[in-house]
Amino acid sequence: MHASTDSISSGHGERVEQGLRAVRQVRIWRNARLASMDAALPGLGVIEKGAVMADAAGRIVFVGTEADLPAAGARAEVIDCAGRWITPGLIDCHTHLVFGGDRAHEFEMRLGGASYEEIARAGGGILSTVRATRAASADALFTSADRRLAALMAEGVTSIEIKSGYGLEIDTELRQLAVARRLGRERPVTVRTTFLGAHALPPEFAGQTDGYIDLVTSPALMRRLADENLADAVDVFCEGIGFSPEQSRRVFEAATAAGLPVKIHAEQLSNLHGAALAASFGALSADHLEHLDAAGAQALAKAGTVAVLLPGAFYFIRETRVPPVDLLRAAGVAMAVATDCNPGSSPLTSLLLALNMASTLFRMTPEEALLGVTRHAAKALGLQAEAGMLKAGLWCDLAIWEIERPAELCYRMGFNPLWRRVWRGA
Ligand code: DI6
Ligand code: FE
Repeated sequence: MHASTDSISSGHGERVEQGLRAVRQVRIWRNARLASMDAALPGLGVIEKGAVMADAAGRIVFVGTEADLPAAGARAEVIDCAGRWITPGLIDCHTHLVFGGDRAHEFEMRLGGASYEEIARAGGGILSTVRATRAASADALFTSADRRLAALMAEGVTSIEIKSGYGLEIDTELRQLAVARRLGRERPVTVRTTFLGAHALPPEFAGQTDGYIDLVTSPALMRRLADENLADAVDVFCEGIGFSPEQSRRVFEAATAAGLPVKIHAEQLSNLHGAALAASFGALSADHLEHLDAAGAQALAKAGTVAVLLPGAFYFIRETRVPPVDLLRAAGVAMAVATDCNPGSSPLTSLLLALNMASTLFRMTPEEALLGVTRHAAKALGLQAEAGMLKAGLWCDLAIWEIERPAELCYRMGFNPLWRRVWRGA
């Protein structure tokens, strides 16, 4: 499906949308084993000898055993899954998918002995991607992000979050968000956008961090992000090499005033108690969290804020401190897993590999990891009423797998057992 839309050039997103809509009809996937992820069922919500039915609008109208399948009329298309497993379409709830250039050179420097923080402080790191992103046209940004998106979709991803944060000036930040929106219009995938203006301090504002925060928290900008539907949420990198908790608070106040939900990059390299701050604003998620403490985990639990764990970044920058999965588990925090796809700390375009890393490096159980790319990832995007479970009323986004048991999705490395991917019923 992705390949068939490739030939359609920019500006024809609506035509593609109509094309997709035209092929939708009542469909039934039968003879399947379901890992429904339904919160009303234990564990993965497994249903043996199961079936899923979608209406012509691409919504699920039935999930259950085949024996209970309602009559669908003669016009339904029936797909025999031959005993394969169906999960909800996967959700990558934390990416920086849209950016210019790459950072392979820094990778070489790191292998020569430099640390991620040293490179960042020397003007490399995020700022080198900022230079490349500012210099890139919207079309160039679209083309490079589209290839990464295709890799994720090929593994069953049906929803993705995409952040700005490599412009650090209003025009380029908005260009990144517009490119992300265009991906969502032209490709069969749900895109949620996040404004991450407070990702790093741009060179023009050296020594004036508060002045930069004034810019990215301006009420006019926040209103525009909300009113023109440019961003679905607002994020901040709260860290020694990013922004302080007080500056992060200003970002949250401005976003909240404009009615935009918030997220945070927190406790990645040190513990500034950013997660608890975000929780106090009812954040959708707090992400990274390697240095989170027990009080932080409690704060997330109380607020219902999802902990998004990013093993690709942990692996790639060779962190040694793992996020406190035991504390999160004990506190009852919903945990999600995402790629953090970005050129600096996690050049990862495989959510399946992130699942493997979440289990191998962070010791998440396969059940936790799989809920982390479905139900809990949906919650991290505020999409829990639309995606992340096989349940009547939700979008019919499916990933159908050639596997014998769900744990295989976490167990393998570099193998893609996807059989079919379904987005909104088609
Ligand atoms: N934390 C990260 O791991 C990425 N951004 C962030 O806030 C790194 C982004 C980069 O190095 O380009
Ligand atoms: Fe990130």
